[in-house]
Amino acid sequence: MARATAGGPPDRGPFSRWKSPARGPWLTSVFGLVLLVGIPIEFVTGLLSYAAYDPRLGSGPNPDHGLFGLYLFNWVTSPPWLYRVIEGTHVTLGLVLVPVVLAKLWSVMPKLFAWPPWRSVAHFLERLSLVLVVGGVVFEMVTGMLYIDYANRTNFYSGHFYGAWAFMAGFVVHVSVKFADMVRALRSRRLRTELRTGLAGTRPEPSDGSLVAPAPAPPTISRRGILALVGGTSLAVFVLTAGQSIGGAMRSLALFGTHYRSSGTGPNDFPVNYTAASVGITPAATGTSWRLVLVGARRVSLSREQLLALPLVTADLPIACTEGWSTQQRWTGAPLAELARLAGIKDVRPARISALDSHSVVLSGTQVWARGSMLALRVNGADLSLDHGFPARVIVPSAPGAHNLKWMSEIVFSEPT
Ligand SMILES: Nc1nc2c(c(=O)[nH]1)N[C@H]1C(S)=C(S)[C@@H](COP(=O)(O)O)O[C@H]1N2
Ligand SMILES: [Mo]
Repeated sequence: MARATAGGPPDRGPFSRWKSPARGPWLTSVFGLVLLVGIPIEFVTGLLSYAAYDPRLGSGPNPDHGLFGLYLFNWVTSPPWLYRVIEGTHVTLGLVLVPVVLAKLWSVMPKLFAWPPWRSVAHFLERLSLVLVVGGVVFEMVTGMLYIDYANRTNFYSGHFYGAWAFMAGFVVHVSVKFADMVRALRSRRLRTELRTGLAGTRPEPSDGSLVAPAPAPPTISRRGILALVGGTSLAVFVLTAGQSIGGAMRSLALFGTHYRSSGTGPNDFPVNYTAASVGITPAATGTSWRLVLVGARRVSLSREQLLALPLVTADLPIACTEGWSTQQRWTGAPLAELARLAGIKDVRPARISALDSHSVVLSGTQVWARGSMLALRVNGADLSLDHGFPARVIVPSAPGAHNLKWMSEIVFSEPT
């Protein structure tokens, strides 16, 4: 039973505390439109990034996918910058959207707590999709941000993947239900007028029985102020992160990724994620006794001098980590296809590559034979430094950084059948 307080507004229950006069369908729809564009980009780049690990090769972080793996395909090796752009976009845009998501949630707060929770079957389904949308977006933001700093080596990858599918299910229902409302609300006010309206002119939108406060308080911020706050925060996030993927002068502004900032001198002065010391690689293990072992139709063991005597190639290729950062350098080394031939392999086959720190991944046949795929021995005209993978490091065009193994020890080409 609603009570009327003498001389004051009617008491609308515990949720009458949402009093901002700026809250309303128009503001919610502005944030909604940004997310309607941004979230599908996140979904597509995320799925592509996942495909890049090529789970069918039976290695890497991907579990068995069941139905969710249907779309997975053999990852491409060209153009060489493709993975870098996909992952840089996914991580940067994901972070830039966080303030927009928070603002959108703030703007619909009264609805999230609306009581009774359902009035009809349709209303109940709509609210059920909200659980997926709100729970899903929060889950994706949290697992995404934890994964960016996966130096802590916890695997949030599967959760982020399956969470994305659950979130998108809710997202599709939510967009279908709300799209017409969004368009109507966006048409109800002009952006240009709002951007000219200061605090004094800020009035509530006409009551819509849900978002607009029944008893609005005097404004403490204009709609223009809220848009500037959210847009400014997103811009700040962009400036503080994009440099880790774009590089150049912007890299020094990328405060969110200090652990891979730099790493060496001269030609070797570019970012390092894992230093030799951090994974227990000593100069002794990589000294003159080091050999690269190739296993194929025959077994071959090569010293660094013997590798340097092979016909070498030089290519500008990026290292692009799943964390979002990337860097392009000029690598020189022995083509992986040439090493396959040395091991007596004549056709396109996958290979398992292993490193001294016992890291190991599988490359597809396409990746082994791709133009530019190499066992790099030099970078920017100098020998690789220990931190960059001396004596030899694998570089594969358009592959995730995790495939670019450093301190290589062995390549096993699958046996001829
Ligand atoms: N041997 C070895 N190689 C490795 C790794 C590793 O831990 N050990 N990390 C990989 C990952 S996840 C990335 S993103 C790149 C990063 O290269 P960097 O450490 O030189 O920056 O190296 C890859 N190569
Ligand atoms: Mo990585």
